[in-house]
Amino acid sequence: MTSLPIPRPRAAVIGLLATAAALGAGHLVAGLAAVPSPFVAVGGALVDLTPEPVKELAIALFGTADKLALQTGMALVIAALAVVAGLLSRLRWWPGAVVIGLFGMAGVAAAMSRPEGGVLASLTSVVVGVAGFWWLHGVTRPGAEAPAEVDASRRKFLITSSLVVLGASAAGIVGGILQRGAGVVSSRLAAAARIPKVPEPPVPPGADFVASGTPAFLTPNRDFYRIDTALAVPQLRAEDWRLRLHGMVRSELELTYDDLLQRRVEARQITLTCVSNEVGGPLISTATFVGVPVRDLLLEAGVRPGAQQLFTTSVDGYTAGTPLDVLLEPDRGALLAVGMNGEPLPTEHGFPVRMVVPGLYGYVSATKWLVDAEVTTFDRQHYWERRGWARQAPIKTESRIDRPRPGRTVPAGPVVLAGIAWAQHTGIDRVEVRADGGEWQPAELAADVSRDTWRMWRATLDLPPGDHVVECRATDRSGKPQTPERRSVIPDGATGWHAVRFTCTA
Ligand SMILES: Nc1nc2c(c(=O)[nH]1)N[C@H]1C(S)=C(S)[C@@H](COP(=O)(O)O)O[C@H]1N2
Ligand SMILES: [Mo]
Repeated sequence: MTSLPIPRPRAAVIGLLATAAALGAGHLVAGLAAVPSPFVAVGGALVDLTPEPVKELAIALFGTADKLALQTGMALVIAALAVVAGLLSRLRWWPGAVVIGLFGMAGVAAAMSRPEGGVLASLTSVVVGVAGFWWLHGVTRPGAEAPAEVDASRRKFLITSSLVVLGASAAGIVGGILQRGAGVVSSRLAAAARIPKVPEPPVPPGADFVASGTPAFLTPNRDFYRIDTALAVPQLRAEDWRLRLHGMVRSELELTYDDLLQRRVEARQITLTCVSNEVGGPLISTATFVGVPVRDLLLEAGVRPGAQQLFTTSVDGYTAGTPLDVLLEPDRGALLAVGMNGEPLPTEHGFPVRMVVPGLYGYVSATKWLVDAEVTTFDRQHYWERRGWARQAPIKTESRIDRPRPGRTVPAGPVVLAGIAWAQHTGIDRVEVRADGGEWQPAELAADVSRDTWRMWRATLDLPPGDHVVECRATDRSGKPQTPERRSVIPDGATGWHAVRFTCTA
């Protein structure tokens, strides 16, 4: 029996099927072992390896959908490689198997570089991918068939492929369920009852101008911006959580969730801001956080002389470094937070425990899924510092116009402008607006809540028909005006006046 080359479409499908089986099996093993699936491990490694300018570009292009974009890109690359593997093996099984094997080993290497593990799951993927490819190749390969046998061979191929697709999907789905059901949902429910009820500072009426177009003063958890390097949200149960506070301290602390909650718990409104927020950008939100003052824990452990930063590490290996002089200020209000807007932290926002520090950008202070805190010197570089961002990053005084939206058309005459201003831990003293480079006019400020939160503003300008550009600028309570100098986000936050262009009709 002489062998014919496998028809191209069928060869491509064999590559895709073997790859699907590999990913499904990897996902199943990952679910059983409660580690990230190979796909997520590769994505995580890519995120960490991506050069800074490319990451910037991705955030600029896709915003908070950057993870979805990366995953789609990865899926396309994997599919393309699978097709190539299939096409290389129209005569012999091994060239395609080698491609799949090599690519799989890259996945194993990625998993080895991840703090959450997942090596066994990706090895499973490699074995299933290569063996599956070899098997599919043998089963579906046509011989020198008589015309009557061609139909039978096609039928056999269809049945085999459907079975593989079903099996791979089932494995993937079961793996996904196992991973989600790792008990975090019930752990969060139980945590709700364990978090002490403490009085929340009231939000006075008139703290926002929602009717004029500002966001609500408190951001609902589902709308709170989310920025992190985690492709799959880390799943950590409160029952399994431990925090080690160690390094340059007199007595090391090791705390369970209940140990933490036995300390003094307080509630504070804090506006979090991302250093990657461009002028006018959306990466800012406010919540009521409930947690234990970081200062209390530092005093309990006893910071030794010469220490400079608290170096915090998340369960997925992310790190941040926060200056100790800030954390030890008596009225800074930094928290190890467990609650957010009346519920336990959502998993996306760091359940069971994260840090929040009023006045500092998130990347140097707001470690989510926090598991380790080391008192140390500035010699140790944190995640983003190693990638070219500033070691220290106080939030810059800024303001944003939320209404009118850019490019809109509104009737000429009195036009309502509304927006937000922020200068966390200093507070906002004044906001001014102007149209078309004219005189600055004072805006009306919403009720003051605290110096750690944003301040809403609104103003009415009388505008004739035509195109207009409006700008806003804030002044903080130390009397420092927001700088007009236009700077982008790297290395320590964007500056400049937000300008919005729109049209008035007669
Ligand atoms: N574990 C972990 N924590 C993290 C990050 C991260 O990538 N991983 N990103 C930080 C950054 S850059 C910001 S701006 C805030 C965002 O917090 P949020 O997603 O709850 O808004 O989390 C910080 N904490
Ligand atoms: Mo950030």
